[in-house]
Amino acid sequence: MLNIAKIRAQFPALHQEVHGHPLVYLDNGATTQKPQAVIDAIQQYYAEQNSNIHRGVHYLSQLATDAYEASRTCIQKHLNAQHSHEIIFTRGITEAINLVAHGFRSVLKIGDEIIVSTIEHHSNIVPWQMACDATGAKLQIIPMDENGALKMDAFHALLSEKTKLVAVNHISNALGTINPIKEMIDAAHQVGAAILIDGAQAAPHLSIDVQELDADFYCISGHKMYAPTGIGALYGKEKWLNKIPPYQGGGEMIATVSFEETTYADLPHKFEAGTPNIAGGVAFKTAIDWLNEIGLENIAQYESKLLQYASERLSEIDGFRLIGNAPQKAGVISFMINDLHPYDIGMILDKLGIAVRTGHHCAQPVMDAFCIPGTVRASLAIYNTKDDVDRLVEGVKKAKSMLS
Ligand code: 7TS
Repeated sequence: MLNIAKIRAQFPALHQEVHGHPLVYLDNGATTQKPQAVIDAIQQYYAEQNSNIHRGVHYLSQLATDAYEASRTCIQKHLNAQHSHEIIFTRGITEAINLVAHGFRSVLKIGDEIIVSTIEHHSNIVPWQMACDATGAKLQIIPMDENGALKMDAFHALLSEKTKLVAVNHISNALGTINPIKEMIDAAHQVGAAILIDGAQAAPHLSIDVQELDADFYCISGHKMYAPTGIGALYGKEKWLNKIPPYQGGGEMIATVSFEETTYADLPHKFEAGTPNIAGGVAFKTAIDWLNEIGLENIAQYESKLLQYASERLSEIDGFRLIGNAPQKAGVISFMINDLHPYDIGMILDKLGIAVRTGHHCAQPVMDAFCIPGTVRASLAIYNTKDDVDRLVEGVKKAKSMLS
């Protein structure tokens, strides 16, 4: 049994009042709060190790390089990648997807196809639209059913020898749908296509094994898994990372530079131009170690029970409409209350100290498919409790009576 009170105690940000009420933080899909260990890691890095990496002969530079590279190895092990040079540090998911989409411009030609789904975050749509615009490739869209699950028959029908890449999320941030990514990876490979998985919402809740999945690319964002903002990672199979060109040019990504010819560094440095977020990288390891100490199996089990409790309690409210009810769901509850505007509900919840997100959640095509302007979204993390859910339910009831 997890001791949630003990876990909560490690998060200073949770222990504050907002508008005169103890904070209830249910916006974890946007970003999680940080445990003291992660905050300490950042502080310690700047106090004791701060230096630039991969270039200095001096002591501090070596310390910083070792700490940063230890984080890469930690991520490699965490995702069970075969090689540490298959882990590229990025600013987050958005940069990871842009890196791959930019690289694929050298692979794509007119008539080729990229497949994404209706339930993607904009960061897994727009970079592919840009790649299609640049190359003449065509974007194909997997539709969803009325529960927010992908229509797998339609997906299989879209796949052909024209498909060069499939890009889908593991878990939808707007609906909580868990996609059958193993089936999708195998199907993409059968037609010779590569596949990228956006793991933004999965990595904080599930354990991931990229070799078992056989994913070509898998992206994670530190700030959604208790690490700082501005740091994330792209896993890419060595063969793909060798095939696609660098994303940004500059220092540290080169082997030699002259005005006649520049050659690029080996993996992973080929994709890591400039000075990175070193402190963020170091603290990313602290966050992953912290997660693994609790255990992702335990986290998934606890959050699944809390999701069930929250869904049941919210359904008691007259006019409650759950948006996204796929058979496989993670800790996201997106909802409407009658025709009340989600933003108005969110504003009242905020005045009661309850943090949720409202709107389209950077997934406008999902909202269009449901013909709604947006939802109120409560997204869970390991520190949330039944008490948080009860406060949310009371808050929504109050908002409803004030707005109706
Ligand atoms: N993909 C998914 C599935 C996401 O949920 C998000 C962020 C991103 C990509 C982008 O990640 P970033 O780290 O590069 O910003 N999702 C959300 C959200 O649901 N609310 O705020 C940000």
